[in-house]
Amino acid sequence: MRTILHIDMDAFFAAIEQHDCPELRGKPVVVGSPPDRRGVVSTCSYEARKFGIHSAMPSRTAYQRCPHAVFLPVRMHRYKEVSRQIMVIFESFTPDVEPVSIDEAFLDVTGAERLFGTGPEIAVKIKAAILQETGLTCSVGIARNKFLAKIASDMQKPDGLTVVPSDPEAIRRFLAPLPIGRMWGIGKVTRTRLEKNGIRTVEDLQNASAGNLTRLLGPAGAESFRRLAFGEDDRPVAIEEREKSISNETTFDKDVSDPEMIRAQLLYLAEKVARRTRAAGYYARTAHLKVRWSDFETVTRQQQMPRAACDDVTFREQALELLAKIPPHRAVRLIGFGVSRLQETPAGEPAQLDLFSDKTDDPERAEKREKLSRAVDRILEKYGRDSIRRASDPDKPG
Ligand code: TTP
Ligand code: MG
Repeated sequence: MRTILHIDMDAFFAAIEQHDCPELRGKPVVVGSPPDRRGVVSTCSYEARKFGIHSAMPSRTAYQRCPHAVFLPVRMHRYKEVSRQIMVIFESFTPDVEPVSIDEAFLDVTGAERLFGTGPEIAVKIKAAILQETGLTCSVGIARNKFLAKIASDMQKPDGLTVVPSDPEAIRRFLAPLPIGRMWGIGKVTRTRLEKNGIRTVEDLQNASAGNLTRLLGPAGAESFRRLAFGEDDRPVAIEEREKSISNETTFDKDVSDPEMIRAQLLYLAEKVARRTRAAGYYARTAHLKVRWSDFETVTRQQQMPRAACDDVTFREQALELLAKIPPHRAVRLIGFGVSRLQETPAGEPAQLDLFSDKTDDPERAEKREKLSRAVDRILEKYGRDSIRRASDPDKPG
Protein backbone atom coordinates (compact mmCIF):
# COMPACT_ATOMS: atom_id res chain seq x y z
CA MET A 1 0.00 0.00 0.00
CA ARG A 2 1.27 3.46 -0.88
CA THR A 3 1.32 6.68 1.14
CA ILE A 4 0.63 9.74 -0.97
CA LEU A 5 0.69 13.37 0.12
CA HIS A 6 -0.97 16.21 -1.76
CA ILE A 7 0.33 19.59 -0.65
CA ASP A 8 -1.24 22.91 -1.66
CA MET A 9 -0.15 26.32 -0.38
CA ASP A 10 -2.80 28.53 1.23
CA ALA A 11 -3.85 31.68 -0.68
CA PHE A 12 -0.43 31.42 -2.30
CA PHE A 13 0.18 34.78 -4.04
CA ALA A 14 -1.71 36.72 -1.36
CA ALA A 15 0.05 34.92 1.49
CA ILE A 16 3.43 35.84 -0.01
CA GLU A 17 2.38 39.48 -0.20
CA GLN A 18 1.25 39.39 3.42
CA HIS A 19 4.50 37.74 4.44
CA ASP A 20 6.66 40.25 2.59
CA CYS A 21 4.68 43.22 3.88
CA PRO A 22 3.62 42.59 7.49
CA GLU A 23 1.18 45.54 7.51
CA LEU A 24 -1.00 43.50 5.17
CA ARG A 25 -1.39 40.59 7.58
CA GLY A 26 -4.92 40.09 8.83
CA LYS A 27 -6.29 42.32 6.06
CA PRO A 28 -8.27 41.56 2.92
CA VAL A 29 -5.65 41.43 0.15
CA VAL A 30 -6.51 40.90 -3.50
CA VAL A 31 -3.77 40.01 -6.02
CA GLY A 32 -4.53 40.51 -9.71
CA SER A 33 -5.65 43.21 -12.10
CA PRO A 34 -6.28 46.65 -10.60
CA PRO A 35 -9.96 47.25 -9.73
CA ASP A 36 -10.32 50.13 -12.18
CA ARG A 37 -9.34 48.05 -15.20
CA ARG A 38 -10.63 45.02 -16.99
CA GLY A 39 -9.11 41.84 -15.69
CA VAL A 40 -9.52 39.33 -12.94
CA VAL A 41 -8.47 38.39 -9.45
CA SER A 42 -5.58 35.88 -9.39
CA THR A 43 -6.21 35.06 -5.76
CA CYS A 44 -7.01 36.76 -2.47
CA SER A 45 -6.32 36.36 1.23
CA TYR A 46 -8.70 34.41 3.43
CA GLU A 47 -9.79 37.73 4.98
CA ALA A 48 -10.94 38.83 1.50
CA ARG A 49 -12.73 35.53 0.87
CA LYS A 50 -15.19 36.40 3.65
CA PHE A 51 -16.51 39.11 1.32
CA GLY A 52 -17.18 36.57 -1.41
CA ILE A 53 -14.07 37.37 -3.44
CA HIS A 54 -12.37 34.49 -5.27
CA SER A 55 -9.93 33.64 -8.06
CA ALA A 56 -11.02 34.48 -11.62
CA MET A 57 -13.64 37.00 -10.47
CA PRO A 58 -13.47 40.37 -12.27
CA SER A 59 -11.42 42.79 -10.16
CA ARG A 60 -14.23 45.35 -10.49
CA THR A 61 -16.63 42.93 -8.81
CA ALA A 62 -14.08 42.27 -6.08
CA TYR A 63 -13.84 46.02 -5.49
CA GLN A 64 -17.63 46.31 -5.21
CA ARG A 65 -17.68 43.52 -2.64
CA CYS A 66 -14.86 44.94 -0.57
CA PRO A 67 -13.76 48.50 -1.46
CA HIS A 68 -11.35 48.67 1.47
CA ALA A 69 -9.38 45.60 0.32
CA VAL A 70 -5.74 46.16 -0.65
CA PHE A 71 -5.33 45.48 -4.37
CA LEU A 72 -1.87 44.39 -5.48
CA PRO A 73 -0.35 43.50 -8.85
CA VAL A 74 1.07 40.03 -9.57
CA ARG A 75 4.80 39.72 -8.78
CA MET A 76 5.37 36.48 -10.61
CA HIS A 77 9.06 36.05 -10.15
CA ARG A 78 8.76 36.38 -6.40
CA TYR A 79 6.09 33.64 -6.43
CA LYS A 80 8.26 31.43 -8.62
CA GLU A 81 11.13 31.87 -6.21
CA VAL A 82 8.97 30.62 -3.33
CA SER A 83 7.66 27.81 -5.53
CA ARG A 84 11.20 26.59 -6.07
CA GLN A 85 11.86 26.76 -2.34
CA ILE A 86 8.91 24.53 -1.51
CA MET A 87 9.76 22.03 -4.28
CA VAL A 88 13.28 21.73 -2.85
CA ILE A 89 11.79 21.02 0.58
CA PHE A 90 9.57 18.28 -0.92
CA GLU A 91 12.55 16.81 -2.66
CA SER A 92 14.46 16.57 0.60
CA PHE A 93 11.85 14.05 1.78
CA THR A 94 11.42 11.97 -1.38
CA PRO A 95 12.59 11.97 -5.00
CA ASP A 96 9.03 11.03 -6.03
CA VAL A 97 7.59 14.53 -6.36
CA GLU A 98 5.07 15.46 -9.03
CA PRO A 99 4.65 19.23 -9.24
CA VAL A 100 1.12 20.03 -10.40
CA SER A 101 1.08 23.81 -10.39
CA ILE A 102 3.03 26.71 -8.98
CA ASP A 103 1.90 25.97 -5.41
CA GLU A 104 0.97 22.31 -5.42
CA ALA A 105 2.53 18.84 -5.68
CA PHE A 106 1.97 15.15 -5.08
CA LEU A 107 4.57 13.24 -3.09
CA ASP A 108 4.86 9.47 -2.85
CA VAL A 109 6.43 9.04 0.58
CA THR A 110 6.03 5.26 0.82
CA GLY A 111 9.77 4.71 0.71
CA ALA A 112 10.51 7.67 2.97
CA GLU A 113 8.52 6.36 5.93
CA ARG A 114 11.42 4.34 7.27
CA LEU A 115 13.53 7.51 7.48
CA PHE A 116 11.01 10.18 8.38
CA GLY A 117 8.06 8.46 10.07
CA THR A 118 4.45 7.82 9.04
CA GLY A 119 2.61 9.84 6.40
CA PRO A 120 1.06 12.24 8.93
CA GLU A 121 4.41 12.63 10.68
CA ILE A 122 6.08 13.50 7.39
CA ALA A 123 3.27 15.96 6.65
CA VAL A 124 3.87 17.71 9.98
CA LYS A 125 7.61 17.91 9.25
CA ILE A 126 7.04 19.33 5.78
CA LYS A 127 4.58 21.91 7.09
CA ALA A 128 7.12 22.97 9.71
CA ALA A 129 9.94 23.20 7.14
CA ILE A 130 7.80 25.30 4.79
CA LEU A 131 6.75 27.61 7.61
CA GLN A 132 10.31 28.02 8.78
CA GLU A 133 11.83 28.62 5.37
CA THR A 134 9.10 30.67 3.72
CA GLY A 135 6.89 31.88 6.57
CA LEU A 136 3.86 30.40 4.77
CA THR A 137 1.26 27.78 5.57
CA CYS A 138 0.01 24.97 3.40
CA SER A 139 -2.65 22.28 3.56
CA VAL A 140 -1.85 18.60 3.24
CA GLY A 141 -3.94 15.57 2.36
CA ILE A 142 -2.62 12.11 3.20
CA ALA A 143 -4.11 9.03 1.63
CA ARG A 144 -3.38 5.80 -0.16
CA ASN A 145 -3.71 7.39 -3.60
CA LYS A 146 -3.58 10.69 -5.47
CA PHE A 147 -7.31 11.16 -5.88
CA LEU A 148 -8.03 10.87 -2.16
CA ALA A 149 -4.99 12.93 -1.15
CA LYS A 150 -6.09 15.77 -3.44
CA ILE A 151 -9.64 15.76 -2.08
CA ALA A 152 -8.27 15.69 1.48
CA SER A 153 -5.84 18.60 1.14
CA ASP A 154 -8.76 20.88 0.34
CA MET A 155 -10.91 19.84 3.29
CA GLN A 156 -9.45 21.86 6.13
CA LYS A 157 -7.88 24.85 4.41
CA PRO A 158 -6.04 26.94 5.50
CA ASP A 159 -3.21 25.29 7.45
CA GLY A 160 -4.98 21.94 7.24
CA LEU A 161 -3.82 18.36 7.65
CA THR A 162 -6.35 15.72 6.65
CA VAL A 163 -5.75 12.00 6.85
CA VAL A 164 -8.01 9.74 4.81
CA PRO A 165 -8.71 6.41 6.50
CA SER A 166 -7.55 3.38 4.59
CA ASP A 167 -10.33 0.82 4.95
CA PRO A 168 -12.77 0.73 2.03
CA GLU A 169 -15.93 1.36 4.02
CA ALA A 170 -14.43 4.41 5.75
CA ILE A 171 -13.28 5.72 2.37
CA ARG A 172 -16.78 5.25 0.98
CA ARG A 173 -18.23 7.29 3.85
CA PHE A 174 -15.49 9.93 3.51
CA LEU A 175 -16.39 10.53 -0.13
CA ALA A 176 -20.17 10.09 0.10
CA PRO A 177 -21.22 13.68 1.01
CA LEU A 178 -19.06 15.43 -1.61
CA PRO A 179 -20.75 17.08 -4.59
CA ILE A 180 -19.85 15.26 -7.80
CA GLY A 181 -18.17 18.41 -9.13
CA ARG A 182 -15.28 17.70 -6.77
CA MET A 183 -14.38 14.52 -8.65
CA TRP A 184 -11.58 14.54 -11.18
CA GLY A 185 -12.67 14.60 -14.76
CA ILE A 186 -16.24 15.72 -14.12
CA GLY A 187 -16.58 18.95 -16.04
CA LYS A 188 -19.60 21.18 -16.28
CA VAL A 189 -21.31 19.25 -19.08
CA THR A 190 -21.00 15.87 -17.39
CA ARG A 191 -22.02 17.34 -14.06
CA THR A 192 -25.17 18.86 -15.49
CA ARG A 193 -26.08 15.59 -17.19
CA LEU A 194 -25.57 13.61 -13.98
CA GLU A 195 -27.47 16.14 -11.88
CA LYS A 196 -30.43 16.04 -14.25
CA ASN A 197 -30.52 12.33 -13.56
CA GLY A 198 -30.53 12.80 -9.81
CA ILE A 199 -26.82 12.17 -9.24
CA ARG A 200 -25.61 15.11 -7.17
CA THR A 201 -23.25 13.66 -4.60
CA VAL A 202 -20.58 10.99 -4.68
CA GLU A 203 -22.98 8.86 -2.65
CA ASP A 204 -25.50 9.04 -5.50
CA LEU A 205 -22.73 7.88 -7.81
CA GLN A 206 -21.83 5.03 -5.46
CA ASN A 207 -25.43 3.88 -5.44
CA ALA A 208 -26.19 4.31 -9.14
CA SER A 209 -26.81 1.14 -11.11
CA ALA A 210 -24.16 0.05 -13.59
CA GLY A 211 -26.69 0.26 -16.43
CA ASN A 212 -27.73 3.77 -15.53
CA LEU A 213 -24.13 4.97 -15.33
CA THR A 214 -23.17 3.36 -18.62
CA ARG A 215 -26.07 5.12 -20.29
CA LEU A 216 -24.95 8.47 -18.88
CA LEU A 217 -21.17 8.18 -19.15
CA GLY A 218 -20.43 5.45 -21.68
CA PRO A 219 -18.86 2.13 -20.67
CA ALA A 220 -15.34 3.44 -20.03
CA GLY A 221 -16.53 6.55 -18.18
CA ALA A 222 -18.95 4.57 -16.04
CA GLU A 223 -16.24 2.17 -14.95
CA SER A 224 -13.64 4.84 -14.14
CA PHE A 225 -16.03 7.15 -12.25
CA ARG A 226 -17.44 4.22 -10.31
CA ARG A 227 -13.95 3.30 -9.19
CA LEU A 228 -13.17 6.91 -8.22
CA ALA A 229 -16.48 7.13 -6.31
CA PHE A 230 -15.19 4.32 -4.09
CA GLY A 231 -11.78 5.99 -3.80
CA GLU A 232 -9.91 3.62 -6.10
CA ASP A 233 -7.11 5.23 -8.09
CA ASP A 234 -3.79 3.64 -8.96
CA ARG A 235 -2.12 6.38 -10.96
CA PRO A 236 1.52 6.69 -9.99
CA VAL A 237 3.15 9.87 -8.77
CA ALA A 238 5.16 10.65 -11.86
CA ILE A 239 7.54 13.22 -13.11
CA GLU A 240 6.33 14.16 -16.56
CA GLU A 241 8.60 12.82 -19.32
CA ARG A 242 9.81 15.03 -22.09
CA GLU A 243 12.30 14.83 -24.88
CA LYS A 244 15.65 15.08 -23.24
CA SER A 245 18.09 17.84 -23.98
CA ILE A 246 21.22 19.20 -22.36
CA SER A 247 22.06 22.89 -22.43
CA ASN A 248 23.78 25.71 -20.62
CA GLU A 249 23.49 29.44 -21.01
CA THR A 250 25.08 32.56 -19.67
CA THR A 251 23.54 35.94 -19.02
CA PHE A 252 26.25 38.57 -19.08
CA ASP A 253 26.38 41.08 -16.26
CA LYS A 254 26.74 43.77 -18.90
CA ASP A 255 25.74 43.38 -22.54
CA VAL A 256 28.75 42.29 -24.58
CA SER A 257 29.75 43.50 -28.05
CA ASP A 258 33.26 42.08 -28.25
CA PRO A 259 33.02 39.09 -30.67
CA GLU A 260 36.01 37.42 -29.07
CA MET A 261 34.39 37.42 -25.66
CA ILE A 262 31.13 36.04 -27.06
CA ARG A 263 33.04 33.32 -28.89
CA ALA A 264 35.05 32.40 -25.81
CA GLN A 265 31.96 32.10 -23.63
CA LEU A 266 30.18 30.01 -26.26
CA LEU A 267 33.11 27.58 -26.50
CA TYR A 268 33.13 27.28 -22.74
CA LEU A 269 29.44 26.43 -22.78
CA ALA A 270 29.89 23.90 -25.61
CA GLU A 271 32.54 22.07 -23.60
CA LYS A 272 30.41 22.11 -20.53
CA VAL A 273 27.45 20.65 -22.41
CA ALA A 274 29.74 18.01 -23.94
CA ARG A 275 30.98 17.04 -20.50
CA ARG A 276 27.46 16.75 -19.20
CA THR A 277 26.39 14.73 -22.24
CA ARG A 278 29.20 12.24 -21.68
CA ALA A 279 28.55 12.08 -17.97
CA ALA A 280 24.94 11.25 -18.69
CA GLY A 281 26.03 8.52 -21.08
CA TYR A 282 24.55 10.10 -24.20
CA TYR A 283 25.43 10.95 -27.77
CA ALA A 284 23.58 13.86 -29.33
CA ARG A 285 22.41 14.37 -32.91
CA THR A 286 21.21 17.99 -32.85
CA ALA A 287 22.98 21.16 -31.70
CA HIS A 288 21.22 24.38 -30.63
CA LEU A 289 22.37 27.96 -30.22
CA LYS A 290 20.45 30.71 -28.45
CA VAL A 291 21.33 34.39 -28.48
CA ARG A 292 19.43 37.13 -26.72
CA TRP A 293 20.26 40.67 -27.83
CA SER A 294 20.45 43.68 -25.56
CA ASP A 295 16.86 44.59 -26.51
CA PHE A 296 15.70 41.12 -25.28
CA GLU A 297 14.93 39.84 -28.75
CA THR A 298 15.95 36.19 -28.78
CA VAL A 299 17.06 34.13 -31.77
CA THR A 300 17.76 30.42 -31.91
CA ARG A 301 19.41 28.24 -34.53
CA GLN A 302 19.79 24.50 -34.69
CA GLN A 303 21.39 21.94 -36.97
CA GLN A 304 21.88 18.21 -37.25
CA MET A 305 25.35 16.92 -36.51
CA PRO A 306 27.05 14.75 -39.14
CA ARG A 307 26.89 11.87 -36.68
CA ALA A 308 25.87 11.41 -33.07
CA ALA A 309 28.63 12.76 -30.87
CA CYS A 310 29.58 13.72 -27.34
CA ASP A 311 33.11 15.04 -27.68
CA ASP A 312 34.37 18.56 -27.03
CA VAL A 313 35.76 19.10 -30.51
CA THR A 314 32.51 18.31 -32.32
CA PHE A 315 30.44 20.42 -29.94
CA ARG A 316 32.84 23.38 -30.31
CA GLU A 317 32.67 23.10 -34.10
CA GLN A 318 28.90 22.93 -33.99
CA ALA A 319 28.67 25.96 -31.72
CA LEU A 320 30.89 28.06 -34.01
CA GLU A 321 29.04 26.97 -37.14
CA LEU A 322 25.76 27.98 -35.55
CA LEU A 323 27.17 31.30 -34.36
CA ALA A 324 28.25 32.04 -37.91
CA LYS A 325 24.59 31.79 -38.90
CA ILE A 326 23.73 34.68 -36.56
CA PRO A 327 25.95 37.66 -37.30
CA PRO A 328 26.17 39.47 -33.95
CA HIS A 329 25.16 42.93 -35.07
CA ARG A 330 24.02 44.06 -31.62
CA ALA A 331 25.31 43.68 -28.09
CA VAL A 332 24.60 40.26 -26.62
CA ARG A 333 22.83 39.84 -23.34
CA LEU A 334 22.61 36.06 -23.16
CA ILE A 335 24.20 33.19 -25.00
CA GLY A 336 23.33 29.51 -24.75
CA PHE A 337 24.31 26.20 -26.27
CA GLY A 338 22.50 22.90 -26.08
CA VAL A 339 22.07 19.48 -27.66
CA SER A 340 19.08 17.21 -28.16
CA ARG A 341 18.04 13.98 -29.90
CA LEU A 342 20.07 12.11 -27.36
CA GLN A 343 20.78 8.43 -27.77
CA GLU A 344 22.67 5.93 -25.71
CA THR A 345 24.90 4.61 -28.47
CA PRO A 346 27.03 6.34 -31.09
CA ALA A 347 25.48 6.19 -34.56
CA GLY A 348 24.33 2.65 -35.11
CA GLU A 349 27.06 0.99 -33.07
CA PRO A 350 26.34 -0.98 -29.93
CA ALA A 351 27.26 0.74 -26.69
CA GLN A 352 30.70 -0.06 -25.40
CA LEU A 353 30.83 -1.24 -21.86
CA ASP A 354 32.51 1.44 -19.87
CA LEU A 355 34.33 -0.43 -17.16
CA PHE A 356 35.90 2.68 -15.75
CA SER A 357 32.82 4.83 -15.52
CA ASP A 358 32.46 6.58 -12.23
CA LYS A 359 28.94 5.49 -11.33
CA THR A 360 27.38 7.45 -8.51
CA ASP A 361 25.83 5.58 -5.61
CA ASP A 362 22.23 5.88 -6.76
CA PRO A 363 21.83 6.75 -10.44
CA GLU A 364 18.07 6.29 -10.29
CA ARG A 365 17.66 8.90 -7.62
CA ALA A 366 20.00 11.25 -9.46
CA GLU A 367 17.94 10.85 -12.60
CA LYS A 368 14.73 11.56 -10.73
CA ARG A 369 16.26 14.69 -9.29
CA GLU A 370 17.24 15.97 -12.68
CA LYS A 371 13.80 15.17 -14.05
CA LEU A 372 12.16 16.95 -11.16
CA SER A 373 14.15 20.11 -11.78
CA ARG A 374 13.08 20.02 -15.39
CA ALA A 375 9.47 19.40 -14.45
CA VAL A 376 9.46 22.38 -12.10
CA ASP A 377 11.09 24.53 -14.78
CA ARG A 378 8.35 23.58 -17.20
CA ILE A 379 5.56 24.38 -14.80
CA LEU A 380 7.04 27.73 -13.88
CA GLU A 381 7.60 28.46 -17.56
CA LYS A 382 3.84 28.29 -18.03
CA TYR A 383 3.43 31.22 -15.66
CA GLY A 384 5.02 33.55 -18.18
CA ARG A 385 8.55 34.22 -19.16
CA ASP A 386 10.69 36.30 -16.93
CA SER A 387 14.09 37.55 -17.76
CA ILE A 388 15.48 37.19 -14.29
CA ARG A 389 18.42 34.87 -14.13
CA ARG A 390 18.22 32.14 -11.55
CA ALA A 391 20.06 33.16 -8.44
CA SER A 392 22.15 30.02 -8.60
CA ASP A 393 23.22 30.36 -12.23
CA PRO A 394 26.68 28.86 -12.20
CA ASP A 395 27.58 30.34 -15.55
CA LYS A 396 27.68 33.91 -14.49
CA PRO A 397 30.93 35.14 -15.98
CA GLY A 398 33.61 36.77 -13.95
P1 TTP B 1 -4.77 27.86 -5.79
O1 TTP B 1 -3.97 26.85 -5.02
O2 TTP B 1 -5.95 27.37 -6.55
O3 TTP B 1 -5.30 29.02 -4.83
P2 TTP B 1 -4.60 29.68 -3.59
O4 TTP B 1 -3.30 29.03 -3.25
O5 TTP B 1 -4.50 31.16 -3.82
O6 TTP B 1 -5.65 29.48 -2.43
P3 TTP B 1 -6.04 28.11 -1.68
O7 TTP B 1 -5.70 28.36 -0.24
O8 TTP B 1 -7.47 27.94 -1.91
O9 TTP B 1 -5.20 27.02 -2.28
O10 TTP B 1 -3.83 28.59 -6.83
C1 TTP B 1 -2.47 28.89 -6.54
C2 TTP B 1 -2.10 30.23 -7.12
O11 TTP B 1 -2.32 30.23 -8.52
C3 TTP B 1 -2.90 31.38 -6.56
O12 TTP B 1 -2.35 31.91 -5.37
C4 TTP B 1 -2.90 32.35 -7.69
C5 TTP B 1 -2.79 31.51 -8.94
N1 TTP B 1 -4.11 31.42 -9.58
C6 TTP B 1 -4.43 32.33 -10.58
O13 TTP B 1 -3.60 33.18 -10.93
N2 TTP B 1 -5.67 32.27 -11.16
C7 TTP B 1 -6.62 31.35 -10.80
O14 TTP B 1 -7.73 31.33 -11.35
C8 TTP B 1 -6.28 30.41 -9.77
C9 TTP B 1 -7.30 29.38 -9.32
C10 TTP B 1 -5.03 30.48 -9.20
MG1 MG C 1 -3.15 26.92 -3.12
